[in-house]
Parts: sequence; C-alpha cells; structure tokens
Amino acid sequence: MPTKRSWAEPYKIKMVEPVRMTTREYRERAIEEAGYNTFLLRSDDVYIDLLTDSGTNAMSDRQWAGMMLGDEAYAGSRSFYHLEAAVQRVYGYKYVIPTHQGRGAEHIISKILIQPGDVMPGNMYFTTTRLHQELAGGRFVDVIIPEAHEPANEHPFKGNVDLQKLEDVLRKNPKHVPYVSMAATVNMAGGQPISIENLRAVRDLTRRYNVLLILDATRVAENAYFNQQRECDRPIAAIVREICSLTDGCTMSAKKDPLANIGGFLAVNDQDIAEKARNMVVIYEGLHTYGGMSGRDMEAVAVGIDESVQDDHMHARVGQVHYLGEKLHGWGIPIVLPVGGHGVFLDARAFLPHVPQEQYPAQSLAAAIYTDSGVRTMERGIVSAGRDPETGEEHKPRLELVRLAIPRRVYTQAHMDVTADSILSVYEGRERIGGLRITYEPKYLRFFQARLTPVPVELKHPSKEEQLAPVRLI
Ligand code: P71
Repeated sequence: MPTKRSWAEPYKIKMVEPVRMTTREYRERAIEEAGYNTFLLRSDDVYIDLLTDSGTNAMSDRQWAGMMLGDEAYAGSRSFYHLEAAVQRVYGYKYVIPTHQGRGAEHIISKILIQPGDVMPGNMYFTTTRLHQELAGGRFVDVIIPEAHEPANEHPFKGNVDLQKLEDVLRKNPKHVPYVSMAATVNMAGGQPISIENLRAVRDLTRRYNVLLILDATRVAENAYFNQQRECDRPIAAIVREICSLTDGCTMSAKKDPLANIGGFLAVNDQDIAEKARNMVVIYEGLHTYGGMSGRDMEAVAVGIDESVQDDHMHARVGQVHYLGEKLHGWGIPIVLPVGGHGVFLDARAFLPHVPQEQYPAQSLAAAIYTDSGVRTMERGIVSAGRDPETGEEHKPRLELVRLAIPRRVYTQAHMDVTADSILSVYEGRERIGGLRITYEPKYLRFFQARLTPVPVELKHPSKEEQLAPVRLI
C-alpha cells in the first residue's frame, strides 16, 4: 500500500552540485541590492533554492542518455516523434504542438480561441495564463470554490470549480466563452488538486453550453497523486489519462511534472485547432517539429513524461513536500492546508498580521527568510497579482502567500530540515519584520523585476533618526 510506505526516494544520487553558504551580512547586502525581490538575487548567492519547481528538476540517467541521442534536424526531428508519441501515450491527445515552455502554448491557444470581449472562466488565475488571455482581448473570471481562498480550510480538493458560478458565467455570456480553463493542480491556491468528480461535472456543463475545456496540465501527475490518495485508488498513469480524456486539449510546461529543464507543448484533439496552432507556432516559437526546443530537450521531455506518472516517483515527490509542510504545521506556523503538491505555502497574512497588504507582507517575508538562511522563496500575493489592466488598480488577492517550491529530485531531507529551522527562527522574530514599498515596477508581470525598499518603522516614541530608519529584516 503506497500510503504506508516511507516516502524515501526511489533513486540514488550519481552526481552532485556544490551549493554556496554565505554570511548574514553578505545576504543583507545581497537582498538590498536585489530590491528585496528574490527574483533579482543571483543564484550563486542562494543556499537552498525554493524559488520555483520550474525547470529546476534533476534529470535521470535515462533523460541524460536521451540528451545524447537528441536529433537536431531542423525539420522532422526523430526526437519530436518521440515526444509526440509520449504525449499521445500518456495524456492521450491526438495532436501535439511543441513550444519553448508553457507560456508559449498559452500564447498560441489564447490567440487562436479568444476574440476581444470574450470571457474565460477558470479555477483561479495563473500569472502568465491570465496575461495571455488579456493580451488576446479576453477577460479571466475566477470560478474556483470559495474554500480555495481560505488558507486554513482543509477541503481535500481546493482546486475544484464552483459549478454554480461557472454555470452563471456560461449562461450570462452566450457565444462569448470560447473555453473554460482548468488547472490541475492550482498553483496560486497552494498546489491544490481538482477532483475527478468535479472535473466530470465541469465537463458536462461545457458540453451543455458547447464550449471547450482546456486543461493546464503542468502538474497533472501531482493532481493524480491526490486523486489516488483521496478519491480513487488507481495507478497515477490511469488517472492522468482519465483527467486528460475529460478535456479537449491542454497547455503544458514541461519544466514541472515532466522533469525537464525547459520545454512545453500544446496538445488538442480537434484537427482544425491543431492546424491553426501549427500555423501560429512557426511565427512565434519555431517549426512545428521543434517549437523552440532543441532535439535533446524534446528527448528529455519525452523520457520525463513517462517517469512523471510512475507511482513510486510521485509518492516520494509529494512525500518530501509533505514532510516539510507537516513539520512547519506541527510547530504552529501558518501554512496553506492541506499541503499541496509542489510546495509549502506560508500564510503571510497570519505570519505578519501587523504588516498591511499595501506593504507587501509576503514579499517582505520572502526577503526575511533569505536574509536569515539563504533559502530563496517566492512571493505569491499582491505583488504577483499585479494590476487591473483597465483601471490600473492593484488586484488585492485574499491569499497573501510565500511559496517554498520544492524542485523534483534535487534536495534531501536534511535540506528540508534546515529550511524548516530557518522558517521557525524567522517566525520567532516575526514582530521585527516590517513592510515594503515599491520603487520600480514594470508594466507586465511586475513581480519578476519590481524593486522595493523597507518602509520606516512606526515606533511609539520615535526619535527623528529612528523615524527615518528602515525596518531591519530580522
Ligand atoms: C512557477 C512557474 C514559473 C513562473 C511563471 C510565472 C511567474 C513565476 C514563476 C509556471 C506555470 C504554471 C502553471 C500552472 C503555466 C505556467 C507557465 N509556473 N501554468 O510555478 O505554474 O509555464 O513557466 O513554462 O512558461 O514557478 P512556463
């Protein structure tokens, strides 16, 4: 029984990469120079890198062997046919259009399906997905269940769609909903899964209203692990296949589940959409048999896809994430519950209740964690949510989170322990962490390049000097 076994890794380590430890003084300078934005740190200054699980996977010996066999032909690369066969076998879609990464696929599907004024309902926004929908003239509408916005709510499928909300959107916008997008798992909610039961109900609704259902399959194997544990005890590969069979197509970032460092694809069942996508891919990505990937990249993705749906792999992968999450939860540190598939998400509102959302508490917490230990995390709150393109007002998401994303097959249990210890020490000194204000922000996806600075502390009886002093981040 998979649930009874330890989550110990089903592999051993063949090659290692040194990581660098720095002093607290060094890190204080580094984070200041990075504008208190962990995206702007140099990775050489990071000890344990939990910024993202995207493209940071350790590849297997079989993937590396595949890299050597990559066919770098401009057209008709053998490696493309391997990739196409893997996608058809594991996910079951008919047509495969390769792209350089997930957002390449999002760009193409948005351009093909969305007309200005259209509305796309989905289970919580993802930054790049929503932006491509908006750039195509559409508007994203969140139809996720309300529980997804409550960090402490332990609903087992917080990625589920609120069916009533979805039906309202479909009813009120006849002919203006080109597709419903459904992500498995939901990144911004904390890596939370959808249930197959809910997906089936969404499928019925989309059939009734004659709209397409497009899956964000980036972490679908992690979703299937939760379905296996909580809903139906079947092999992950079979569940992945079923999820995909309930949708009309998918966008995929091969940098996550498929265990590669770069890559992605769009896969659909409709020939007409596939033809349009093949036509579009040559404009933005590359020929339809490489789409921005080298032959060796496609080979690594093809092998990784098969590895990603193996029960042993996923048991260890999510097991490691849960090991960290349960440790923090056990110490009373506020995290999103249940623990998700690809990372542990700190609830910055509860962690720093004295920092108002306008002062970017999650961003400040991420900076404080880096300063404490060199562990790099990512803000997933108001900075990530950006601004409404029409009004210019900041989106104010209810979830104000710091994500500790765990790269696949990269770190050990001891790294998880060091990380947990650092979070605990930051938690113990949380009252000394203040807020930030933005000094520079780019127009699109501001979180990548924004720069911030600490806001002065409000002391009870401050001297003039103290009034102007920046908050010490722990
Ligand atoms: C993650 C990423 C990478 C990322 C993207 C944007 C801001 C910060 C970090 C990428 C995803 C994703 C989902 C559900 C599509 C993409 C885009 N996630 N859907 O979590 O999580 O894929 O990065 O390959 O273009 O760190 P791409």
